[in-house]
Amino acid sequence: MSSRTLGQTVCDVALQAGCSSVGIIEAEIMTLSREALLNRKALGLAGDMQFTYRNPERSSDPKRIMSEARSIVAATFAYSNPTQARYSEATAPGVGVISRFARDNYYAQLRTSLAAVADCLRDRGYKAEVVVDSNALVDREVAWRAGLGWFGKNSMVLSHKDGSWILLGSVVTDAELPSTVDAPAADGCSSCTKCIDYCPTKAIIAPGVIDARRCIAWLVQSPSSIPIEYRPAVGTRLYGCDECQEVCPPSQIALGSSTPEDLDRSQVDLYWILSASNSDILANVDSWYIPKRDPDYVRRTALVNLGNSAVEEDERTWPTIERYLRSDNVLLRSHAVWAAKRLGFAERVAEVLKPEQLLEVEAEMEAAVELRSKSL
Ligand code: B12
Repeated sequence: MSSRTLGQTVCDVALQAGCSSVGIIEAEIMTLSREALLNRKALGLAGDMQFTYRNPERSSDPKRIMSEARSIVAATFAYSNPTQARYSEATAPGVGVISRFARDNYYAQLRTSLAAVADCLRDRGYKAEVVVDSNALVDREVAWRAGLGWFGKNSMVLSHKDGSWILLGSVVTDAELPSTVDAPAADGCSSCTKCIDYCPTKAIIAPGVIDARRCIAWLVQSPSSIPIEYRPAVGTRLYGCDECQEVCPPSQIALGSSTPEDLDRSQVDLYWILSASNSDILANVDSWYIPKRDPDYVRRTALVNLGNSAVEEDERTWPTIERYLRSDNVLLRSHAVWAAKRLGFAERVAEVLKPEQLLEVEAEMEAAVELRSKSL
């Protein structure tokens, strides 16, 4: 089989297996990302994130995945299901919202599609590695080079058909396949700056540049305290943040105008999260990134969500918060103090906590009281 025919065959396999678009590029160093990762790390914009920031030289070089790599088959997987609820719609107090990309295990679906491509190459005697959302390769530059989308100001890769509602992955192979790219995808942002203007924490500090220390998507999955100044903006977002995509005109068009129906996969009862066992939480959020797989980080975010959305009259609210005020885990205790104060339980907090515990969480209490007088 000629390399042209093989290239066409793997593209056909990817599309038949469920990918929404596919392209082939040479396995070169991803110079744009290497430079951006090094610069942003030096400027502190990565915060304490690891991922591709841990070793930018490695994550930008496909030959570190396979020394004989010659080509990369890049693909997108669309998840713009219009029947899902709009991101920011929590339908009731005490409900946490899940970002669109996490409402199903779309990453697993993409991996399965790309495994078919890898099998096709291996059957013909080539080496092939599936790479999806790992620390080994910067997926966006691969997709952009393959002409599958343009770089938006929100730093997402967007396609003209599916907006930014696409996950990205690739197959690195030693097969020499002809490039499918004639020209990069045309820019679709033009002069629009909605993502920059509407980011709740102003985390997009320049077109295409995210300050992860402020990005809600990172804050809700970080292995630390959620900074007090951003807790109101976190709102009811339990996992991920879609705001810079929901306000993006090409991404809105991709969603269409159907009435949202599918609330089950987009929302979680916060009282359930805050009363469930470790194993029940982990079983329900199997595909989420959770530091050290420790469900206390999910509970921490849920306490902030509760503080932002619960009503003090709900008879479940105070007992839930009280339980966490008595927690041995200072991270949970301090987030519970913040939620309690925000919901008007200031006096009860002082009754539950010992004086030394009150001192420990003084800053949280002051900040929450200040916020309550400003915004409730
Ligand atoms: C670390 C990471 C994060 C971090 C940091 C994100 C970031 N922007 O750096 C956090 C946790 C915050 C995050 C959040 C999200 N992530 Co994420 N994340 C990653 C990961 C693991 C590495 C990304 C990376 O290396 N970033 C480093 C910087 C250097 O890359 P960059 O931001 O793309 O920078 C480029 C642009 O700045 C561009 N550029 C340079 N100059 C200029 C100038 C202009 C004018 C423009 C427009 C662009 C531009 O070139 C740079 C280099 O490529 C990838 C998976 C992977 N292995 O690649 C997924 C990935 C990027 N994430 C993804 C998703 C889905 C998300 C979320 C939407 C999830 C959610 N709903 O909460 C949010 C989106 C937030 C956002 N606007 O970026 C998808 C993105 C798909 C897409 N269509 O782009 C990826 C590719 C995973 C995947 N395999 O599908 N993520």
